[in-house]
Amino acid sequence: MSLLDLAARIARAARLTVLTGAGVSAASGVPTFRGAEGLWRRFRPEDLATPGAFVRDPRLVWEWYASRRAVVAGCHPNPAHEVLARWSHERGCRVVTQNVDDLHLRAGTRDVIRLHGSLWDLRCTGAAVPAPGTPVRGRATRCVHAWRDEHEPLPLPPTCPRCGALARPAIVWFGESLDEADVVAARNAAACDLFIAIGTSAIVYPAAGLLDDARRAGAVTAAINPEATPASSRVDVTVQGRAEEILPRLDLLLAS
Ligand code: BJW
Repeated sequence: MSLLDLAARIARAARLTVLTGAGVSAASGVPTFRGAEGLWRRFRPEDLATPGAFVRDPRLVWEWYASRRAVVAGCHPNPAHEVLARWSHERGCRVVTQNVDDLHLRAGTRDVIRLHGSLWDLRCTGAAVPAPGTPVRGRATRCVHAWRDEHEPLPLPPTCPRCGALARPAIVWFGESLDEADVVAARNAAACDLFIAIGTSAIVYPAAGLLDDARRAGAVTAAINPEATPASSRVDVTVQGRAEEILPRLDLLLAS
């Protein structure tokens, strides 16, 4: 199928959903995870992106996240984010992202479903510590405080402003469950007419399974990526190319 045919499908789709991955932010200067320049070439996920890693060495994990926050703070949305933001308003396009940067939001995308959390969100890991003089009745309740902190730099490791316990990034690490409400919202969005996976290696589940959910719901499926991925053989349409080039070309075809 040509780009023109895909543009025609987009024009006809009453329900259009995209799943984005790190490749969409690559042109903004945010490193991807896999591939020649990917983060997982330089860092081991089991040392930095698992609950066990955080228990073993919270400072090391926080230093890694602080350095990534600093990189993303200096990045800007690229033409791929901008086109998707416009489609979210003009075409009701649902954007489901695995990205923990905030570039879809900064581009103005409506109702982004963020499956893996955000670099700017934190949550408490601890048990609530009662204020001095407060009688403790029964078992201590767990502190569930969650907050956004967009300031650079953070004190490392940061602590909960409510109870003083260690804070963690509100990011979904390997072996952790995704937020149930986000998964439900993403599966609902996958029940669409056209589902396009953009800039994702499509190997991390459950996000990668959304393609199959979409297929089962009767959607036409497509992938936009400069490389072949496990999604390539599972979709109806593969477009080989960079998101920041292909999406503006599709957008131009839609306008003509
Ligand atoms: C461009 C481009 C350009 C470049 N334009 N494109 C079944 C089998 C085995 C294991 C599992 C399984 N099901 C689940 C699991 C476990 C695991 C998993 O999927 N592992 C796989 C690796 C096999 N999943 C989980 O653990 C998930 N939780 C879960 O399943 O809970 C249930 C459970 C509970 C208890 C026990 C077991 C299960 C959670 C997954 C969380 C993923 N978290 C990460 C890290 C977050 C930390 C952080 O960011 O700091 O999220 S992993 C990392 O991968 C990150 C990403 O969001 C995610 C996806 O990566 P993405 O976005 O696809 O990026 P890349 O780098 O992989 O690909 C970039 C692509 O862009 C490439 O294809 C390029 O070609 C392309 N590209 N330039 C367009 N300009």
